[in-house]
Amino acid sequence: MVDGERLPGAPAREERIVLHVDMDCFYASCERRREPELRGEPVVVGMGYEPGETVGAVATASYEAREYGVESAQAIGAALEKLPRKADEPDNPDAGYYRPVDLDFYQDVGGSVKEILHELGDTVREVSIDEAYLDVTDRTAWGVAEGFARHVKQRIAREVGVPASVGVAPDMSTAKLASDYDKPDGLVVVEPDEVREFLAPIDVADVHGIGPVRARELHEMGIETAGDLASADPYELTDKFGDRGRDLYRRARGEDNRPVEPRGKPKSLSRESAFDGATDDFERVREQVATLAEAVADRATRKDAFYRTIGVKVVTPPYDVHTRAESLPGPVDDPVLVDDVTQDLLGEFAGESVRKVGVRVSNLDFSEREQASLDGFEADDAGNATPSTSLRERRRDDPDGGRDGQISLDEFE
Ligand code: TTP
Ligand code: MG
Repeated sequence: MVDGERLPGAPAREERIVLHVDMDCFYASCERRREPELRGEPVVVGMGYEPGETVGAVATASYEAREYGVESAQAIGAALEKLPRKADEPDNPDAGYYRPVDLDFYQDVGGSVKEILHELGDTVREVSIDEAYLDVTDRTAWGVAEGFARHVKQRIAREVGVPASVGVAPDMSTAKLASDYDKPDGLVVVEPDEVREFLAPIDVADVHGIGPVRARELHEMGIETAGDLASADPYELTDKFGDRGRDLYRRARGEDNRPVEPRGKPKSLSRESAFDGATDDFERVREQVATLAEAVADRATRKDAFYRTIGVKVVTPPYDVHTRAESLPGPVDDPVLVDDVTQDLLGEFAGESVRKVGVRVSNLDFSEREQASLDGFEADDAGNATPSTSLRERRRDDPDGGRDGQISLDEFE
């Protein structure tokens, strides 16, 4: 609504601007990033397609592979029937490329996307490995939101090399439907006065929060589209579905008031940075890790987080993700220790070519500072708790104690 349309004296409507990002055929796009020959080809990412294997499912399929009827969660045998492997039938123009799931790699790519999103949104709610909501009310305005959304897509494409679809709307539910509306490489902006019209023809089964069972029940009530739902009797919906019914009714009317809230306490804090290409200069790698260690320790201090595990991530060409971590005997807030441990862990990679490094602290503890310092830590002469010193000593006694070795990457986001 433009200012001129406002009634004299009426307060400005506080319309939020919510942006939803969902990466296109995400795992397949990640595979294309490290194997550019796969661009434009049918690509299936999944398990169980090698000879001799029988069980497995499709995680995702590129849009070219979807044309053959291959889709997420399909049994791998069914996918192979629709789209044989290029490896088996090199001359068949209707064959596709199958690749195994490499979650560490996808998580790494997803983490880089999320870093950009955190720079671009006032608040960000991460939903999954490839999906997030951003509140961008203070970053853009209706009328220029399309340019802003294009900028988001371009930054992801340029800096991470994977395609995203973006939807913009005044609420989360409509923004999600908008990002899905024109996939892949979609960009759909639904302005406040267009919401009802945009939602009207959408199948209720596509509305967030309506699963197949509830969709069937709604169909039985004669409610097929979001438009039908928006003009249904809200009391009947509440009778049938309880509070949920009212929420869905509101969503169908574009009245989803949920704020874009970040998820609760993080499980870990991390920072990472890529070198331009790969570097053989290990001194540079060490310095970069020292900088990241300081930044992560600083972030933990500001968030009042103690950590029990300190880790590094090292990505070597072509795209091998290595993680190493060390667990401490107790939670600490100790920048010097973060520096010590990360440099120590990094030593293993001396002499290797490195594309990217990351530092993470995890096993976070947000209990009161005071309490944590009384928790078995010694006090110095002045009566201050000195957890770091005592832990550093204990660590020196048993340098390998608590080493995790290879750890899961799922917290490295
Ligand atoms: P989605 O965003 O649902 O799918 P997608 O990104 O592959 O495709 P779209 O363009 O339609 O968004 O899921 C993200 C990733 O999660 C997907 O690339 C693979 C993984 N996944 C599975 O492993 N199994 C599944 O059943 C689904 C739906 C997704
Ligand atoms: Mg996706």
